[in-house]
Amino acid sequence: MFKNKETFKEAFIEKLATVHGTTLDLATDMEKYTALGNLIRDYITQKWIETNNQYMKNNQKEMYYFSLEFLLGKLLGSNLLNLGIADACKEVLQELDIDLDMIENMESDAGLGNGGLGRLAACFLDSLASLQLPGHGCGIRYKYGLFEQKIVDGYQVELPDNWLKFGNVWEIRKPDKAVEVKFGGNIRTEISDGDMVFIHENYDSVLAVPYDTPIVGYENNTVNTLRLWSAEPSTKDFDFSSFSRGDYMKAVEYKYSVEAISQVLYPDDSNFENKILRLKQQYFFVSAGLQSIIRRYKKKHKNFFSFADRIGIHINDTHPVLAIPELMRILMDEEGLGWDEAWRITTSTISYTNHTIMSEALEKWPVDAFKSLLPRIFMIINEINERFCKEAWNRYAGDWDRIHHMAIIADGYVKMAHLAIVGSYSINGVAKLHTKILRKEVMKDFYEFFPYKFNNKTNGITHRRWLLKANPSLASLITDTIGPSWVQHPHDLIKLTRYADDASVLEKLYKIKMENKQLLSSLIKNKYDITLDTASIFDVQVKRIHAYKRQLLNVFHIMDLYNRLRENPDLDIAPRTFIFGGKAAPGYYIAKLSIKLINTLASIINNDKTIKDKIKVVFLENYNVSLAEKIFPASDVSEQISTASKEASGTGNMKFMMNGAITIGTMDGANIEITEEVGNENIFILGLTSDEVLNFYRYGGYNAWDIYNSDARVKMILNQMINGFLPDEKEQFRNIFNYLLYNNDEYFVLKDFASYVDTQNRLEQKFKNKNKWYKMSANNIAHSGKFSSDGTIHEYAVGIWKIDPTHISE
Ligand code: 26V
Repeated sequence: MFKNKETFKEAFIEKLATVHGTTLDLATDMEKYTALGNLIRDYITQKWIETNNQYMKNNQKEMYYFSLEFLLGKLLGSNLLNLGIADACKEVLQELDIDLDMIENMESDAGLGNGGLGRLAACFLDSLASLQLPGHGCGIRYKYGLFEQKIVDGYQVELPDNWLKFGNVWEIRKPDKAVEVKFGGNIRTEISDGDMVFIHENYDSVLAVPYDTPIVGYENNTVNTLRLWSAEPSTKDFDFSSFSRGDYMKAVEYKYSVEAISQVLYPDDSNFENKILRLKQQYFFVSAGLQSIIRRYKKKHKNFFSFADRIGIHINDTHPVLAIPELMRILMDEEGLGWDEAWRITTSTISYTNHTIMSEALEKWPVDAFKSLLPRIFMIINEINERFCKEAWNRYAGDWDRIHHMAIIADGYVKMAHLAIVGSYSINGVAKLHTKILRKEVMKDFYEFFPYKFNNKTNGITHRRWLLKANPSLASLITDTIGPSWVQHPHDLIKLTRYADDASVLEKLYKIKMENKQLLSSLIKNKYDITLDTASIFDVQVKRIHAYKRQLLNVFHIMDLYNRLRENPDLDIAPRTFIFGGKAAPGYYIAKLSIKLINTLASIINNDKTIKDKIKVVFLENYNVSLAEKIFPASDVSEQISTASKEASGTGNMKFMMNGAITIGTMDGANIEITEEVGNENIFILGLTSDEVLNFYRYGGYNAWDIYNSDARVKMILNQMINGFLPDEKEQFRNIFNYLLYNNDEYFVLKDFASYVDTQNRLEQKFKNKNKWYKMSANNIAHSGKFSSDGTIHEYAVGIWKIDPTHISE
């Protein structure tokens, strides 16, 4: 197909005809996109089949990454890049007068994730395939991804994300591989041949239909699989023709209740809510995924002795933790193994990553609802719990409190994190500090009990999407400067440190940053009609809107700067552009109010002629993967200012750094490791440490009012929330005043304010010296190799999964 330009053109034109019944001159951009997508998918398919055949033949261990979220973004660009045909394709299309970038834009983002956790899963898939590792994804094919955010009158409004509206060229539906998933009903026990057997009766049956998406490795022939499950009415229970006219409405109702399971991604990643549909989603994809894995395993193996040597299942947070009891169920009830054997296999197959210490995000399901939705699974968890508590009793006889704390079922709830810890062989945190807090605080008792299970795997990001693809001019400069080895070996980026004093390299770095800032400014001008000064500091905070991430701290710095400028319009400051982006959970009042506050400030500041355009504020609507790819390359400053201890890792911090932005941040999550890499002179650190924060939580001693009363700037800003300074008909901003002062500022926004402002001032002085600034920038890029997800995945592969690379021949 890609032998030469002419065959490619012919194939493309043929696709336009066969897929859309159209010609080059008549085709719409969307038709051109789907034709190209189809063509590329055909090309991938050869490698895909070959990869599957070789995995099957080789008999080596394969791993499956189970995740309720995969935040992939667009795939055309990254597939072309990984196939090594991006440039060729661009040229050919140019000859046909087609702009590849424009075609790429026609694709919808696959936004099947909330934020960091879902994007991490997507980066991991890219790295698995690029390292030639046999590792696949398993999740849900949501009909609607994370909501689309519109800003109306400054407020966030949520619209459904109908990403499949124009179809999806990358997926292949596999109806013949569908499996049945059972909900509800009751369990009858029987003795058969002297053994107790469990018979599930009166259940509701749901059909799980897989859709497979190829995951293309970087220039290596490996094509792994992301299998996403869709819920459909089971033909066994549902046969429209057999419904009499009177049952028609019931039939339709049933159909919708089944389809609801894979209808939509839950949009709140910060607060656990007892929504039974979410539990259904979890069991649905876990059961379907395990059934298909076992079916494949049985094609090659007669028994389960070597199951754990051939299959690894990794659970992304506790969302897929039902894999533990479900694997037990299949091994015992369907495959006839005894408890001990099934338990040995299960606990050597499953590994678990924790992604948050926020207690409100911990999943716990009420026993009653759980039992009626998943009666057999509940029985198994109950047994796991009893056996575990017995073991704990043997060790801590008499210490009821401790055992009560550790129990999987307690106080009327099933505690999913406890199940994950007890039923897996590895538990990891996602950055050094996060793992330390898990060991010493959040999971202290469990760490004492199973110290050997705990380990750290610091997160990473794929440098292919976030540098090579998102920032092609920077990638070229790097290659021109240090050679191309960094693409395969991102640690080689370190060679750039040799050029951190090379004026000509720094000048080029500066030019590239200015070009990227110009591109983003044009986008902003077109969409919002706001004119930006590309010479100003692009100071950017993009991430989910959450109190612990402290967008409010950023806002208060802006207000303080604005207050200073109003007092003295001639104040000599480096001009700044403050850019925000991010979605708030639809029911999260303070987060949504923060968005309104940012937009209110933006309209005041951007229209205030007296400050002579020295500061601008922009809130970018609908932050998603594609927008992120435009923002990171254009950023000077990366805002990573979570309350220390709260951000498990952060991964946006790594994307900024890799694109030459300088971090201003707290000693939290992976910021600590970024500091270790770049050194204190290449990062701006502020605020309380995690120990200080944890001590305040433990012993008290912080009073938000003290700061309000002692820091005139803070008093002024908070008063501006209530004194009419901000247009606020409904007096909503008073709730921010109240939230901070009457709830004693749970995330220490006021406490860290002075330190933040000081640090911003230091940063500004550095920015004024272009040479020093771009030296820092070069050093950040040079040290970002450590945060490539290739390194992270290598560590998972060697340290947890024990999987080996397989070379796929052509
Ligand atoms: C939690 C919940 C809880 C209730 C219902 C829906 C839902 C959906 C997602 C989550 C996950 C919350 C945890 C999370 O996203 N953690 C983030 O993981 C990133 C990757 O490890 C890490 O970089 C971020 O610091 C961490 O906040």
